[in-house]
Amino acid sequence: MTLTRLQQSQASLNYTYFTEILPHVFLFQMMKFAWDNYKRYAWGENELRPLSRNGNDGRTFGGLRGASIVDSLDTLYIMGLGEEYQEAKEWVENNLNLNVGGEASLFEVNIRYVGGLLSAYYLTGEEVFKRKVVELGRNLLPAFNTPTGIPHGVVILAGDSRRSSGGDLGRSSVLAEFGTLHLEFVHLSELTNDSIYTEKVMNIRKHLNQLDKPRGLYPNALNPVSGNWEQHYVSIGALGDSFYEYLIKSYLMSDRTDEVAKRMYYAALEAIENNLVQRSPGGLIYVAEWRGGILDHRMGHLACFSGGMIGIGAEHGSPETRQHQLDLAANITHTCHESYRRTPTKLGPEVFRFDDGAEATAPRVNERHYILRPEVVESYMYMWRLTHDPKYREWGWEALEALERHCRLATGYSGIIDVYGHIIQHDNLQQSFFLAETLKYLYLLFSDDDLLPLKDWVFNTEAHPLPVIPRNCSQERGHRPNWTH
Ligand code: DMJ
Repeated sequence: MTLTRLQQSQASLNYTYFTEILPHVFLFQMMKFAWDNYKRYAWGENELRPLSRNGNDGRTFGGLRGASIVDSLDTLYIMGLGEEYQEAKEWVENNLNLNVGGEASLFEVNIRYVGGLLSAYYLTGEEVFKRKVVELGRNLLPAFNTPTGIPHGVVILAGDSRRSSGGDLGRSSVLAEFGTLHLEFVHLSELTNDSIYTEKVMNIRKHLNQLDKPRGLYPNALNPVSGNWEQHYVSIGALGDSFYEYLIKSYLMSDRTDEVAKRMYYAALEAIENNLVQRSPGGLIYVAEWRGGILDHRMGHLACFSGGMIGIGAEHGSPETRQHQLDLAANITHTCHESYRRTPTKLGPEVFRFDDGAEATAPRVNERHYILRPEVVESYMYMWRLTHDPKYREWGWEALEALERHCRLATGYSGIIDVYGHIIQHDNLQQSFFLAETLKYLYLLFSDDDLLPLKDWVFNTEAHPLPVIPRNCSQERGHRPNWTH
């Protein structure tokens, strides 16, 4: 080998060391640390409360336990935390009881438990995950027993009294909740060879498609009895977000055959662009919220997933809009990065504003928290894969450092109360999505593109990878592509 060749290979080794190997070592130990502390103080509970060193059960999961375990299965597996993955699998096998009696959020159970079990099955082929997810899926069906088939937000999972929470007849169903079932339910039909799951979500799709939409926008709340919109609030953040994400991902997961999802996605994006996308006086592009025609110049941390979503959608729309959508995705991701960069902690607030002189900052005290959310690093990951612009890895590294500095306690990770505070106060919760999403997206940001290639896998809204269903392989039900090449 010549000296130049040797120097070149040394340089490329150094490059790989700093941009992939070192971040992977950090993320591996971060995941292990989060897991070990959960195991030590909150094993079997839904989430770890690191300051009080106990578990958080919450009521969202209706008595289901172990949310952090189910949410972590795929991350542990992908990162090669073999022993921890085995512990998680054994817990699911022996302790995940699906016959529980409380009121569960259909959305949360679907994205975390159904999504987590499905991806664990597709990655590992272990039958236990399939058995559990099929049983759970069946338990969710009563939620759809409404006059319109638009599900209630809440379902009672238990034994004979299984039903949807009928007490809320007048209560609205939320767009981001009933609109975030499609990917998992289509896979449930694939696994069971029973079309009922697909029928349920196709019915939602059909209903939404034929409804009148104000200026082409989808309001956040719908009455499951009358089937009409309840109000005209529109947001690509809280209450709306993952509905849009599931339209484009349904198209991609169908191996680009689901033309209705595709049409609905691009029409919704056009309406969002025409009505919600704004440029701040300082030149930042953001997606405002809409309250019956009046713009609220705020953007939630949740809405920052949209950089990645618009990015992955860009190449499948018309060729004339491709570059424009890629630029929009990059601009939104840049704005979300600014919301982090403009704080002393380098972590972003829950809501940032563009009014009264604010520019991607959070003037209101009650909007300044950071609860370990993934959406900003999620967009970095997608934008890295789409562009290979090194700034996305740099930004991801900044977020990783900030997490280590401000959110790591001796007993696990915690959200913080004020990203602008100089004295850090913690919220005492290690959210399960931190293990499912934030750490996984960071890990993928620093991985080769052939780890879970985007052409073969789509991530559900909780970052659980689900395989693309090949268009001409209807006989290959429940197929599992390689997750690494
Ligand atoms: C996650 O549970 C999912 O990403 C969901 O779509 C939105 N909220 C959290 C993370 O912030």
